[in-house]
Amino acid sequence: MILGPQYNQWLALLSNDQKCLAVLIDPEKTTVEMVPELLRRLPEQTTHFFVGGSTVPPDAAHDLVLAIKQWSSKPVWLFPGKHDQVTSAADALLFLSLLSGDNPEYLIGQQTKAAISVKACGIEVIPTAYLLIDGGRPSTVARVSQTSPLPITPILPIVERALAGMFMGAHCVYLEAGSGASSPVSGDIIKAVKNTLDIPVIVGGGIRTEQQLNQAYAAGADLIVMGTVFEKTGKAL
Ligand code: 1GP
Repeated sequence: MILGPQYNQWLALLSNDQKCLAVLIDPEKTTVEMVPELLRRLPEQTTHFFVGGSTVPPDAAHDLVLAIKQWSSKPVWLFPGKHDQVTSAADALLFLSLLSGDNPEYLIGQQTKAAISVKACGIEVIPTAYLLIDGGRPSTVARVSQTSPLPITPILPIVERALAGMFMGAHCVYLEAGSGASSPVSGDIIKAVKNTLDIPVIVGGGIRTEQQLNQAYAAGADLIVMGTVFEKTGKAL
């Protein structure tokens, strides 16, 4: 199913001026046993869980989604790094195309490999334009996808790619600085994309503090993704 209740509920939250916060849980770094304690430490404003990673073993995403669902009723969306991370246990799937790069495997190859199993499991699909932007240090996404991030300046090429993604059917754009980035996506980039596109803007990578979170929201981020800070330091906000 392309789009459905999960996407519509998200739009409803946004239309009520509610900013969303997704906590990214990577099955490679978080075991099923760690879930209850991790969930206890998360900020109250968490609205979503994202599950995925660049190098996740088969079945690990499925088991982790089930564990999260045992302890929380918040929506769990898949944020897969690879085609074999699809599971019907989740509420929705960000169907990503890495538009910042020029590697066909991550533009359409992985998507093709996933297509039949996505259809078969009936999960809600949210077509997503995924843009990797230079976050100041080499990222796992760049290494695994063998693509380069878009430079932070000039901003116009970033906006052009995002807009092209929207015209190709994306229903949200994900501006990604890379997990553990030293510099999150700047407010100027978020603002430029937000002011040009008519779809929600997800921002992630390197956001560690409440100040960075609020800056990204103020610039126009509709949903912010935080992962590393909760893995390393517990409750951060
Ligand atoms: C990575 O955007 C996410 O895909 C989250 O990044 O781990 O740096 O919070 P962090």
